[in-house]
Formats: sequence, structure tokens, C-alpha cells
Amino acid sequence: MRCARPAERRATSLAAAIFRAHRGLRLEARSTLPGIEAFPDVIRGLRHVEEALEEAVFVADPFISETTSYLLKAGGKRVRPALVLLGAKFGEANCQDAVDAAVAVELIHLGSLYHDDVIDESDTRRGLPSVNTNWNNTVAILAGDYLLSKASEIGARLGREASELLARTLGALVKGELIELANAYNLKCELDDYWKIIENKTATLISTSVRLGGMAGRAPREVIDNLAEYGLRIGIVFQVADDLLDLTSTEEEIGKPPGIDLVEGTYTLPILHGLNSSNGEALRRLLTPFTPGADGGKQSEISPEQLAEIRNVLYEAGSIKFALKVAQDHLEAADRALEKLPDHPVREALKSLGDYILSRVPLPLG
Ligand code: GRG
Repeated sequence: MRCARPAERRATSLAAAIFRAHRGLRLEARSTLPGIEAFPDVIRGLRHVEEALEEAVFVADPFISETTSYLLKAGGKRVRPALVLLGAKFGEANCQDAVDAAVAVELIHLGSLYHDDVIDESDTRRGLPSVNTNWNNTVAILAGDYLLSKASEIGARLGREASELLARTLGALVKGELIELANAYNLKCELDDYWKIIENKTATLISTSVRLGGMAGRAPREVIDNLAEYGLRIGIVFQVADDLLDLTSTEEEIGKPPGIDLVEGTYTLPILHGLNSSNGEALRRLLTPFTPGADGGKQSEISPEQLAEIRNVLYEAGSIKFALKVAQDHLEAADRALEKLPDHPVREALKSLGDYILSRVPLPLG
């Protein structure tokens, strides 16, 4: 994948010029994902993505720029850009389109994190105080909106089909969040709703990332569709793993306090399984302190002891194991989609990525 940035694509605005003048350090590709080190062109592409992201979030006004660049600088794995660049390798990769697509999806992801932290009143993100905590909700929403506007601007360079796909994906994120909000503290939340939530709020953007990669590479339609199916499946695995990590990890491991889903009334797959098991009553009792009561009072924090008790009930009910098994099934479906792709070393990298997502979750003890 040849990747010089054509002159006409380089930003010509005053803001971008000031940005370039102020940017001192050489940007590093930011992705520690397994499998991609075998593709130096992807590593180079990620470096271009990083540079383009920094340029996209830069605004000449220092206050605005500080807020719009805050989460980008805070870290992140860049899973979605890596997926775009890997997907692009299934065709005659047009590197600039792949970089633009990678930047657009990461900006949508970033913008959604700004909004998500306001909705969830989260104090931390990527191991730092969240934007809403550092400034306030209004700043977080507006800075997030700015990132989304840049995503549309950059996405528009990719043509109508890609622009429509990005717009639909943004709509899916919002829909997923709305279904989640409608089911907050719903101890009777249907599994069907859970699947709608995670497909919309997480899996769709991951699927769009690999699809856009295939499109940027001008891969055949069938290849693009199989890439998208792979993305949807690993997107589901990604969210189930994230849901499990909220129950089984430490703050150092996930960059935010564990158990937050329980306090926020987001009942994920292991919890829904537990509620429908013979341990359902015990679990309902343990969740009661975090559920809004008739008097409106509820605990807004969960202690390590309370979380450990809930986790034990879930282990006993086989709920952690159940959720891991479901994730494993989706991982296998992702592998089946990969097998339909042309034989290419990138298939191995995509397989490793799926395995890595699930391997972050500690295996159940019992
Ligand atoms: C207006 C775009 C917009 C959204 C409003 C808030 C919202 C609707 C949707 C929430 C979407 C969301 C935050 C889903 C969670 C996805 C998820 C698993 C995030 C964590 O992704 P990682 O692990 O994070 O890739 P890093 O920090 O590594 O980038």
C-alpha cells in the first residue's frame, strides 16, 4: 500500500497550517494490536492516520483545541483504524481513501466516547478524568459534536456510498444508546433488546470499519460483504468482552472503575443470564441498592466487596461461562466469514485480532 499524501488532500486551512507549525514531535503509529506488525505498510498507514487525526482535532483557538484533542491524546487502541487498513489490503489499496476512512471511523468513535461519558456521568476515560469532569457536560457535548462534524467532512471525500454508510452507522450508535437507556434498571430486559443494543452501539461501527477498508481498496463486493460480516461478529465479541471486563477486571486494567454497568443499570449478558437462573433472586437482591427506589435513593458507587459478591453469584450460576461461550460462538462465526475471503496473509492478522479481543477476558475459575 503506497501511502504518500496527495497535495490536494492536504489540509490548506489556516488552522492546519498553524497546526503543522506547532507540531514538534514525530508521530508514532498508535496500535499495539497483535498480527499487524507483519504488515509494515499498515504500520506506516497508522502513522498517517495518527497525523491526520491530530490535524482533524486541531483548532486554532487553544481552548477549543485542548478539548477536541483531549481524548485523542489520552490514548486508545485504534482498533477501528487498524481494521480499515487491514480490510483495504483485500483490494488494490488506495491508501489515501483508506487513511481518510480510518480517520472518519476513529472520529466517530471518539465523538461517541465524549457523549457517552456525559450520558453515563463517567468520571474517567482512558485512565484520565473524562472531558465532562475536566470541563463540564456542555463542553463535552460540543467538543464531541465537533469531532463528529470532522468525521462527516473527511468521510465525504470518500463518495456518496461511504458517506451514507457513515451516517447510517452514526444513527445506529444513537439507536443502540437509546434502546439501552430505555432498558436502564430493567431487571426484565429481554435478550433480544440486549443484542439490538450491542449490535447498534458497538458492532456496527466495527463492521463499518472493515467494510470501508474493503471499499477503499476497491475489493470485489462479495469480499467487502464478508469483511463486514467478520466485523459485525468481532464487534459483538468486543462488546461481550467489554461487558465481562466490567465485572471481572480492576480499574488499572480497564481505565475506569469496574462494576459501573451495575450502578448505571446496564444489565449485560452475564447479568441477564444470572437474573434468569436459579440464582436470579439472590442477584436481584444484590442489585437492589443500585436500583432507583420509590424514594429515588440509590447507591451511586459499588464497593469491591459488593462487586465480588455479585461476581460470585454469577460464577455460581455459570453466567460468566455462558457469556464467554456466546462470545466464542460469535468468534467462530467471524472465522467462518474469514474463510470465505481470498487466501491472504491479512486473514491471519484478522483472526489474531478476534482471538485477542476475547483473550483480554480472564477465564472463569469454575
Ligand atoms: C452522537 C456519536 C454519537 C453517539 C451518541 C453515546 C452514544 C450515542 C453511543 C455510545 C457508543 C459507545 C461508547 C459504545 C461503546 C463502544 C466501546 C466498546 C468502546 C470502547 O472501545 P475501545 O476499547 O476504546 O476500542 P479505546 O479507548 O481503546 O479506543
